[in-house]
Amino acid sequence: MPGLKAPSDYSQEPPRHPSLRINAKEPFNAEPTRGALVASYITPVDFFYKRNHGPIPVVEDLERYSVSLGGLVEKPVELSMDVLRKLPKYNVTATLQCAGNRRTAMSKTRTVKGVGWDVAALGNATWGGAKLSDVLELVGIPKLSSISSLGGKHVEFISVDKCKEENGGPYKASIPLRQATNPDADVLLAYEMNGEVLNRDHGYPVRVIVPGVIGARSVKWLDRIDIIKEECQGFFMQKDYKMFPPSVNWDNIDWSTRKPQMDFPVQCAICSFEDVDVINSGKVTISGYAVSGGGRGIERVDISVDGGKTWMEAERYQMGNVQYIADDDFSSDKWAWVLFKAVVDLPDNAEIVAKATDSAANVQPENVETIWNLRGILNTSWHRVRVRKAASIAKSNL
Ligand SMILES: Nc1nc2c(c(=O)[nH]1)N[C@H]1C(S)=C(S)[C@@H](COP(=O)(O)O)O[C@H]1N2
Ligand SMILES: [Mo]
Repeated sequence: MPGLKAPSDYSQEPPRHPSLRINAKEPFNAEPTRGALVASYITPVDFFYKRNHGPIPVVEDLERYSVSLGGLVEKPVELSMDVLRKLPKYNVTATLQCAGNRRTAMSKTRTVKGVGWDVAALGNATWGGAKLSDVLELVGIPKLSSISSLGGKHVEFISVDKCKEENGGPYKASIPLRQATNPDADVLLAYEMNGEVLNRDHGYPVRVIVPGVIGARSVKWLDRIDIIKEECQGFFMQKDYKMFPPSVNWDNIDWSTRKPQMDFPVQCAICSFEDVDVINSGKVTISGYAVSGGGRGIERVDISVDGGKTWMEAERYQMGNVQYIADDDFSSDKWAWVLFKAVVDLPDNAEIVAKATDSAANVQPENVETIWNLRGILNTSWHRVRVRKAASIAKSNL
C-alpha cells in the first residue's frame, strides 16, 4: 500500500465541524442537522455525513501513492495520481446515501442493530475524477464488458482502513464488471469533491463513487482494484447491507439467502422541522429532499398535513446559489436529489407527511413495520413529523 497508511487508533483523526450530530465517536459517524442539510442543493463538505468503520487513513507521501489494478487481467498496472489525472476528468453530481439512513425511526418498531441515524445520513456533492470505464481500458477491458477475457465478472475495491467487522482487515466491496465498464453508469475514481481536493473523512486521496447505489459500495481511501470472478466475499457485502424480511431475526438468519443490496429505493424526508416542533403561525414552509436510486429521477413529492388523509403536490426548488458549476465536458443530475417545498396553512396538532414517487412510478411504503429488518436498513417509509402551533399550546395552558 504505497503512500497510504491506516492508523490502529484514533489519534490522527481530521478536524470536523462542531455542529454535526455525532452518532458514534470511534469510528466517527456523524450527520448534519436537518436544517443544515437542505440549506443548499450542493452539500458543503463540512456538513456532508461521515460514515466510517475504523480510523481515518493517513497519506504519508502522495508522490508514492498509487492504486494497484490487478486480479484477472493480463497485465496489472499501478494507477498513480498522474495517471488518473491524465485521463478525461468528469464531474458528476450524485447523492450518496447510507443504507442506514433513518434507522433510528425503524428501531422504534423493534430493536435493530446498527448506528442510529436521523434523516441526514446522505448528501449531494459534485464528484470529480476519472471514469472507471476509462481506467479499465488501461488493462485491456473494453467498454460494456460483462466478462473479461480471463473470466472476470466483478470489480472489487479494497481500502486500507482497519475495520473490526473484517477482524482488523480493510473495508472492501464490489460491483458487476458490466456496471464498471458502462460509461453511462458514471462510476468514478474521484479525487475531488465540490471542486476541492477530497478531504480525509471522505476518502483522500481517491475514492470510488457508484452513483444510485447505497453508500456502502463507494469505497474510500482506495488501495487496490481487483478484477474477480465472483462478487466480493467481504463482510460488508456478505454479512451486512442485505435486505431481509420482517420474519428474519438473529436466531434464524441465513446470510447466503440474499444478495448484497445495490440500488437505493425511492426516499424522501422533511427537513424543515424536528420531530415535535412548536411553531408560531399557521403559514409555514415545509421543505426537504427526495431521491431515488439506479438513475431514476424524482417525478413528484406529495405532502399531507393531516397524517395522510389528503395530499397536495410540493414544488421543487433549486437553491439559486449553486456554487459549483460543472465543467463543460459532462454534467448530469439523474443521480442527484431534488429539494422540495410547500407553503401551507397548518391546522392545530398537524401531522405532516411526505412521500415521493420516482420516474418508474415506484412509491414509498406507508408504514415502517412492513419493511422492518434486523439490520435496520432502507427505511424509506413515509416521513412523518408532528408539529404544534404555539397558539394552541398557549390556549391549552389557560
Ligand atoms: N474504506 C471505506 N470505505 C467506505 C466506508 C468505510 O468505512 N471504509 N463506509 C462506507 C459507507 S457504509 C458509506 S455510507 C459511505 C460513506 O461515505 P462518506 O463518509 O463520504 O459520507 O462510505 C462507504 N465507503
Ligand atoms: Mo453506509
